[in-house]
Amino acid sequence: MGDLDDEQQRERGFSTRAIHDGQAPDPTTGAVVTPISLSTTFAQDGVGQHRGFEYSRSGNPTRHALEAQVASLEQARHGLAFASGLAAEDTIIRLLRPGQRILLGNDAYGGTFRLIANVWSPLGYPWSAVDLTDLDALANDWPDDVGMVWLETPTNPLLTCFDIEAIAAIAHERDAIVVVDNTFATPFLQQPLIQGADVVVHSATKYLGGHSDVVGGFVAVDDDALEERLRFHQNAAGAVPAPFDCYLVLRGVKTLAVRMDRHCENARAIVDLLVGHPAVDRVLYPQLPDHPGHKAAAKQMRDFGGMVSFTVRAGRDAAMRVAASTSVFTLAESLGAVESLIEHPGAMTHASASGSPLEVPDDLIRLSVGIEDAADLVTDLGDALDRAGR
Ligand code: P1T
Repeated sequence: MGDLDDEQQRERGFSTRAIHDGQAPDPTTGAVVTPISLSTTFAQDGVGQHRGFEYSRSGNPTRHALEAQVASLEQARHGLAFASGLAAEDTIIRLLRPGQRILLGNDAYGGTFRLIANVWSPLGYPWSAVDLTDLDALANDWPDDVGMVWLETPTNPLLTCFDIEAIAAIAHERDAIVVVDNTFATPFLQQPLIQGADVVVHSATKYLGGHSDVVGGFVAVDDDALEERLRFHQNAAGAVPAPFDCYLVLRGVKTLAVRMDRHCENARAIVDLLVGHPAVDRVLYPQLPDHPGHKAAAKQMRDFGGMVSFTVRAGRDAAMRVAASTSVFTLAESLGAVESLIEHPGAMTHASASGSPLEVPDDLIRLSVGIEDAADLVTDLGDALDRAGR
C-alpha cells in the first residue's frame, strides 16, 4: 500500500485507488504489475518467524493485493477474497449461531436463495423472505430470532432497490447485522458500508472481474471483530481463490470505473428502446421514476447500473423466443462483463427459486448490457423484439 496511511489513501479518487492500492511496484524487481505468486509455502527465518506469509491457504501475496485493492474501493478496513461469490456467502453465514434467522430480501440470486433455504436452513438456521421496500412492516413484524438481514440492491433479477441506511437503522436497533450483496452496483456506484451495512459481499465473477474469465467472491467489512471471525473461517474452511484468479480480478478492477460509466450509458440507450417498444410490457431499471426503490437508488447510487430487465406482453413463450433471437447479445447466464448477455431468469439463473417466495415472473427477460457500441445493441435487441416478441 506504499507509505500513505489509511486516511490519505481514502482521499484519492476511485480509479487512482483501483490502479494503485495494494499494488506498489514489487520491492525486489520493480515490476509494476503485481506478480502471480504461485508458491504454496514460504520459507521461515526461524521457527514461527515468517515474513508475513506462511502457507498459501492462510495468506498469499497476490490475494493480499486484491484484498487491499477492493477493500479500499469499498471504503472498508478489511477485504477477504474467496473462490466464488457463493463461497463468500457461505463464509458470511458462518457468523451466525444455530437458531439465528436470516431475513432475506424477497428478490435475490437463485443460488443465494438455494444456499440459505436448502443448505443452511436444514442445519438449523431459519430464514424468511421479506419485502424490504416496506420499512414499517420490517420494523413491526420483526421476528425475535433474527441474526442477519441479507439484501441485494439492485436485486437480481427485478432490480428493486432498498434503502440501506434505513434498513441498517432498523436492524441495528434489534442487534442484527446487515449484509449487502453489492454485485450489481459495484463499489463504483454504491458503497454500502458508508450507508450503514456491516458486511458487503460480491460475486467477483461479474463486474469486478469484468471479462467473463474468472469465478471469484469478495467480502468487505470495517469491523475488526467481524474481520477476525471471517478470516478464521476463510482459513479454516479454505474456500480461497487461486493466485491466477486473484490476478485476473485485480486486473479487471483497474478499469472498473470506465467500464461502469459505459455500462450505464449503454443501459440507458436500451431502456429508451424498451420503453417505446410495443412488444414490451414493464421495463425494470432503477432510473425510471416509477421503479420500485427509485428514490433509494437515487439517494445511494452514483448512477443506475448496467442491468436491465423487462417483461414481454405476449408472455412466456415470446420471452423465450426473444432471448434466443439476438446475435450481439449472447444467450447465457452470468452478467457484468464487457459483452452483452441476455437470459430468461425463470428457466435459467432463478430456476432453483421456482415455487418459493422468490419465484420470478415467467415473462421476464434479463439483460446484462455490455460495453459494445450502443447503436449495435439497440439494433440487435430491437430486431429480436420485432421478429420474436409478439
Ligand atoms: O457465481 P458466483 O461467483 O458464486 O456468485 C453468486 C452470486 C452472488 N450474488 C449475486 C447477486 C449473483 O448474481 C451471483 C451469481 N449470479 C449469476 C451467475 C447470474 O447469472 O445471476
